[in-house]
Amino acid sequence: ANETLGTDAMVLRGFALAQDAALWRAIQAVLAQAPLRRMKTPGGRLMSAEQTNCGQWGWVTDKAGYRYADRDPLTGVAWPAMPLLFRQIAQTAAEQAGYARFEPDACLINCYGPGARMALHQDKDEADLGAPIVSVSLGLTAHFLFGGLHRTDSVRKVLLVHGDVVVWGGQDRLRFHGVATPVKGEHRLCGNQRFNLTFRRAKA
Ligand code: MD3
Ligand code: FE
Repeated sequence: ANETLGTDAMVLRGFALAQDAALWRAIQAVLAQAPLRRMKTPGGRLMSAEQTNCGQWGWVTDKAGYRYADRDPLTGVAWPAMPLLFRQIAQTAAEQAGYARFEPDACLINCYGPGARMALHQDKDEADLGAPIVSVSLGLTAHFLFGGLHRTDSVRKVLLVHGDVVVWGGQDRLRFHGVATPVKGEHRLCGNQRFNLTFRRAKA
């Protein structure tokens, strides 16, 4: 069953489950061209999750700041194309949550190994904050932290499991959010890791 998180945020439980093996193969193909790496925050700290991108634009961070780049800074070449399956899942999930015509031009791949997490933050590097964000969870389970519009607002914890898809937009688009370290375990596809595909419209 689907769950409403906020007025404009919805968890589609198991939405990606039937395509998990195909998604996993597509992820491996992207990683072969644009390897996972730990990026540096503008403050000089290493992110604990490993990341890479596919699609026209990739989210990057280094000492110059957060931004979207059309080339992988590691290789100097364009990010791998977004696999058709990725686009299809992102679009159908957005549609099911009430967002017609979502055209993602960026897919950030986050990989959380044991102990990796993502601190509370807002996603505000995108040009069109009217477009939703779609997130696909694969592998180990993790608690997702769902806050308010101010950093100090209380957070709700939502368990995200393999195959869950979340769609965020509208009123909930600028909420603070974060991810706790994955629950220890061994997943049949992803081993001791949690993968998250985050689909965004980076540029208007
Ligand atoms: C809630 N990644 O990469 S996106 C990120 O599980 C990030 O790796 C999460 O947050 C992860 O920036 C999943 C979930 C998400 C994205 C945008 C939001 C949640 C949001 C905007 C508003 C509220
Ligand atoms: Fe985020």
